[in-house]
Amino acid sequence: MHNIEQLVKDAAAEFARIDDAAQLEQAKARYLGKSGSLTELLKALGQLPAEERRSQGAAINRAKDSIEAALNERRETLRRAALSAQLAAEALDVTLPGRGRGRGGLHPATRTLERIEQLFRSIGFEVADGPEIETDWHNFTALNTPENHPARSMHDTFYLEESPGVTASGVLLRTHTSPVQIRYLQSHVAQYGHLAAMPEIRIIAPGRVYRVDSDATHSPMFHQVEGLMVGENVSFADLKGVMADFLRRFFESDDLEVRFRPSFFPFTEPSAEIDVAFMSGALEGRWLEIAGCGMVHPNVLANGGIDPERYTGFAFGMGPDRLTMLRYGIDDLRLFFDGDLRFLSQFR
Ligand code: 2NL
Repeated sequence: MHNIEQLVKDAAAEFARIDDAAQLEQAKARYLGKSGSLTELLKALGQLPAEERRSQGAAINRAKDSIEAALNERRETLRRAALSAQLAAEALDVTLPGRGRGRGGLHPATRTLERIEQLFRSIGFEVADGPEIETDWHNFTALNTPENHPARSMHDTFYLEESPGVTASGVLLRTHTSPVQIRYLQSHVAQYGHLAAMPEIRIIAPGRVYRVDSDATHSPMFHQVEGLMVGENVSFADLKGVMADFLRRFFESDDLEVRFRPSFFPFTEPSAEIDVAFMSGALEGRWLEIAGCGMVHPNVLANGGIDPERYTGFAFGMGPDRLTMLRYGIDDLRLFFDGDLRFLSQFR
């Protein structure tokens, strides 16, 4: 009797110490298995006298039930512990806020172009565009550029090859957006030119242009915005008014100083550089060159199909990348091309 009760206590105590399911099954075998302690007692039953055999058998069966109960309880405890451990290890905090999707934004160079377009549209200018691969005639000849002008050299202009190694195609990457305006003049004349009253032309031509030039302040691809107004009685006074008004609105400053300084371009006569000076801020009082302009040369009007005896026009060209740097206080042009989000995300 005493022997059996001790066995049940030993089994319960041993099961309770075990933390591993496989070890628990091994411990079970030591009590209930083929040669387990309890099984040995059962085998010995046959040697006992009949009346003792009965009570001893019943005691062994109760002991077996107790051990099995203890075993099942421990199995259940270990199963729950394993489940809790797994749940803790694989826990997801479903209450964490989502990572979201970054809100993207326009490149500062694009924002400047859109701003320029908006300001000129507001005074009746249309936005024109054309090919970036141009003919020598549209890019240079039509613009009154002499055959020997340095801009035509292969050191300054990207020429396309007719066949590998042979640069005689007369096709190039446009060096300014003027050819867009030449093409516009020609198609406008084709539409209205022979009527008595040709509608006034007011366009700007923003876009990419290319020059053989690359250093801290020059990129081989950059942006340009040219503008053109042609009609009867278009004067230099109109040019001054349009540009001064545009620049003051662009920089949002009514007291911006604007000056026109005599200059030279083959495609305009007379020609001028436009300088601005801010009346406050870091650049206060310093004259900054911002654009070139002038009255369209009669040869250029004629190349566009316009009668220079009847019509006059003004034109201008500016670098919006420079305007972007001034407006946002950016000091290195290369930031425009790096694609660094620390820079770009400041313009959202
Ligand atoms: C500059 C100077 C200029 C023009 C561009 C132009 C276009 C036609 C006819 C006449 Cl179709 N002129 N464009 C005129 C004067 C100056 O650009 O410094 N650009 C950054």
